[in-house]
Parts: sequence; C-alpha cells; structure tokens
Amino acid sequence: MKIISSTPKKDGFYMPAEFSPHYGCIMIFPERADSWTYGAYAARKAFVKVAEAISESEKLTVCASAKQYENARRMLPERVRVVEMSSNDCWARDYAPTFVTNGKELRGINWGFNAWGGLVDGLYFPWDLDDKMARKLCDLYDIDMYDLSSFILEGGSVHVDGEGTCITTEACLLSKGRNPDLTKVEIENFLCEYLNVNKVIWLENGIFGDETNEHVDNICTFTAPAEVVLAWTDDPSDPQYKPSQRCFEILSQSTDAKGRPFKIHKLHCPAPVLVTEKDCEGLDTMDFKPTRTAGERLAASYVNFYIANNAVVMPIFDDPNDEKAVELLTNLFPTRKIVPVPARDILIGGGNIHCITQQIPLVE
Ligand code: KQY
Repeated sequence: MKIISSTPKKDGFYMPAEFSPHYGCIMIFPERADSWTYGAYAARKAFVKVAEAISESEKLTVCASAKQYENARRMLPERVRVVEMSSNDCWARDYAPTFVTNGKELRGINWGFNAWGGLVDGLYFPWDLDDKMARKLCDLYDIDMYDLSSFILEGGSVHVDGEGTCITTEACLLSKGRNPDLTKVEIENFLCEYLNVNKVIWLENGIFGDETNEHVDNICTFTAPAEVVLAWTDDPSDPQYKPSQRCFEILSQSTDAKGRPFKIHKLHCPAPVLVTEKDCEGLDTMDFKPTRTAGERLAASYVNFYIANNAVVMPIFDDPNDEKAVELLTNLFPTRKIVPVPARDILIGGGNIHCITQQIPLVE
C-alpha cells in the first residue's frame, strides 16, 4: 500500500454511485455496551440479517474484535470473510475508506474521523481505533491510499451520483466539531478534488434528532442519475416537516452536474420511534452518564438503505408506512430484490443500515 500525495481528481479517479456495480462491501461487528442495548446481542442478530442479504451478491468482509471474532464467525454465513480488526464501534460507512476508481484500479481515501464532532459534540472518546481503520483496510485490500486525515469527514455525510454531483448537509459539514477553520468554499473544494465532483448541492438539515449532526444518508439519496428519494412527512406539527420541505425546495430549484433537474420521490417517515425505559436499562453508561434517555426520539428514516448488486437492504420499523416504503423502493429498483430488515435494534445505536455498510466499487 502506497500513500499518494496527489488527489483523485488530478489522477482521474472518482467515487462511483452506490447503484453502480460493486466488488464488495465492508461491515464491522457491533459490541460496545454503551451504544448497543443488552450487550449488543440483538444488534448482532440484526447486523447478521443485513450481512446475509448483502453477501448474496457481493464479497462481504466483516471486521470483528478479538473478543467477538468467534461469535462473528459462528453467526455469519461461510461466504462472508471475517477478519479480526480493532475499532471503537461499528460504523463502516463513516470510517472505512471511501473507495475511488479510474475504472481499472481501486484506491481508498482516508478522511479524518473524530466521532462526529471530537471534543465539541462528538459521541464517544476515544475514537483512535476507528480512525485507523481506513488505513488498515487499504492495507488489507492492498490498494493505494489518499491520506486526507487532516480533513474531518464521515462517509455518511456525502452522497454522489458518480456523474459529477455530490449532495451533503450544511448542518453536518459546517458544524463546529469538524473543520471549524475551513470556509464552506474550502470544504466544497475538498469534496470536488477528492470525490471528483464538480457540483455540490447543500441541503440545510437532515433528520430531526440525528446525532451525527444530520448526515445526508438519512434524509436523501440517489436512486439513479438525477433521481433521489427524500425522507418526508405531511404533518406540519412534526419537527421533520420544515427540514424536509426545505430539502424539497432546494432540490427542486437545483440541477445536477449535467444540468438535469431532479426527480424527487417522497419517502414517508415512520411514526416517531422512541427510546424506552427497557432500552435504557440495557445500556451501559459512558463516563457515568446514560447514553440514551427514555422518550428520546431516534432518527428513524427509510432512506438509510444499502443498494447491493442484486438487492436493496432497507430498514423497517413495524410501522404502517413500512409497506408504502417497500412499494416505492420496489418501483424504483425493478432489477433488485427488496429486503426489508426490522431495524430498531440498529437504530438504537444512532444510525441504520447504510451507516453500517461501505461499498467497494467493481473495477475491470
Ligand atoms: O449514522 C451514522 N452514520 C453513525 C451514527 C453513530 C452514532 C453513535 N452513537
């Protein structure tokens, strides 16, 4: 593995859209008892359901700690590669490498990671093991790496169409805990140089209560070139109403990098999913403080799905809107099998299916 001092744009490498063909996918096995209820027992089962669906059509690698290695190997199908690798938690989207390609060769980007806001409003300390994962994974896959560890970015905070467009949120990328010394223009330049895009669409906010400072991957994603799904509610009394309306306005007034207007599909959110007393009883404390409060609203959204080669693995919440969400994604992805996974046990950790996966594009 070589560290490359140039940029993907200069070298003709770019990040393909998630709906383009994949070589594989990376996940990390959940474990920490202040993130995951009851020692992460139910979370592991939910992660395994996601892993089963993805590994039907892509080469999946799951990283597990020394303590969880045996459990992971036993619970996951044989076709899944399990490797021992240390981490602080299990959000592959945010700290596995972002993969870029020129069509022939694969390279990784190592962004800096500080647990979604470092000492300003980060979600745990330390985060050093997570931060080292991109580099270890580039080594594991034997690919060269662009090292941008001086720039804090999580994979879940950007989406690309592979044709020059990136969408992100101001709430996250301009937050004080990430790159406070950079201007919006400077941040945009990093995205353009490293993802190799030439248009960044800035949404303002994401999902209400999203503790990542509102990652884009929970509110809006590309389903095809110039086509997106947007998390939605028609209820004006819901705190999600205004953010979703604003996203709709911004997207309807924008065109993508190729000048095409967006087709926007509204994906109605489930009813609020709240933390229960029982959830709280099953969580360890962090620095003697509870990590969740009963009644707290979790950032539930159907948009947080993973597009695998032959499947779309999507979260469902035992909600009347589940069926409508499945129907919309069935129409939008006619060549893929829609695999709904009951995802409350993932959501309790603060993210969802997209957040626990990282695709590796297919190269020649
Ligand atoms: O949504 C994500 N990309 C990660 C959420 C992490 C929350 C930590 N509790």
